[in-house]
Amino acid sequence: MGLTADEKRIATELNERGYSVLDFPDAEIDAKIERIKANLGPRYKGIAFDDPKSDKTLGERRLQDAWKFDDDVRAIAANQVIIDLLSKLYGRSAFPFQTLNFPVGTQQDAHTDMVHFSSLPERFMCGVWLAMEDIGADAGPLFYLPGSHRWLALTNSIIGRRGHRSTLDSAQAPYAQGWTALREVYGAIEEPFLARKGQALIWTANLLHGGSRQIDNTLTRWSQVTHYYFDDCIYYTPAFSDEALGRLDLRHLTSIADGLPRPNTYLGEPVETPAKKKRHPFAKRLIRRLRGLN
Ligand SMILES: O=C(O)CCC(=O)C(=O)O
Ligand SMILES: [Fe+2]
Repeated sequence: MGLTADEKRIATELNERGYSVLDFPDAEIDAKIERIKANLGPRYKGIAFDDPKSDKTLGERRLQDAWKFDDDVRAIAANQVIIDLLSKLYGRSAFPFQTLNFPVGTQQDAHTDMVHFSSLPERFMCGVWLAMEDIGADAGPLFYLPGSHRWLALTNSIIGRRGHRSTLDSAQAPYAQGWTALREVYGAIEEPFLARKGQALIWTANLLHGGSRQIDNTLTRWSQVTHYYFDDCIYYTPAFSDEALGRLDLRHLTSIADGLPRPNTYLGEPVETPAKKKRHPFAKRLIRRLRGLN
C-alpha cells in the first residue's frame, strides 16, 4: 500500500485494537482551538466558563454541526491530511459529514457508532476525536474497549427488535444489554484516553467507546468529534432499519469538505429512494378497498 511508518502504525492499531492516536496534523491547531472555544462558549447556555468554581456540566453540552457557522470547526473536520489518511487506509475516499463539539465530558455509556451510522458494505465509517485541551482522569475522559471492534456488531435482527419507523429516545438504548453481555464474555477492560491538547483518536465503526464519569464538575473537557463516511456506499441508521427486509433508514448526506451531496450508491450505481407520495384520501380509500378484496 506504500504506507509510511506512521501510517503503518495507525493501520495496524486500527486493525488490531480498533483505535489509534495521532497528533492532529495542523500546525495552526492551537489557534483554531482557542478561537473555537471563544466562538462556541457563549452558545452553551448555563455554563459559566469564567468562574473556575462553577459546575460546567450543567446546561447544554453538545453542539452538533457547528461547522455550518464556524470555519475552524469546519477546517478541523475537512483536514486534508486526515481525509487522505483515512482514504488511503480504507481504500475509498473519506468525507466528513457531521461534527459534535463538547465543552465537558459526555458521560455516555459504552456504545458503538455503528448503530447510528452504518454503511453497505458495512464499516465504512469512523470517528476522529480531537482533544481541545489536556484531559485528566477527573475531567470525564473518552474511554474505549480495545479490540471490541472485532466483536459481533449488534443489529436489530440479532437483538430481536423491529427498527424501521420505530421511535427511540436513545438510539443506543436497545443494544445496551447486548453490549454488557459481550463485555462479560470477553472480559475487556475500559481504557481512558488521557489526551494532550491537539491529540486525536480515530475509532472504527464497531469499537465500543463512551465518556467516563466526570469526577470534577468544575473542569471543562473541550473536544470535537468528526464523523466520516466513505464514497460509494449506502449510508443508513441501523437503529431505525430492518436490513433483512430491505427497510433502511437512509441518510442523505453532504460532505463537509466540499459541500457536495454524497448520494447513496451501491457498486457505483445510485440507490433509488422512493419519494414519499402523499396520496389523495380517495385514492387511499380505494387502495384499502382493493387490498381488502384480495
Ligand atoms: O466524547 C465522548 O465522550 C464520546 C463522543 C461519542 O461517543 C461520539 O461522538 O460518537
Ligand atoms: Fe460515539
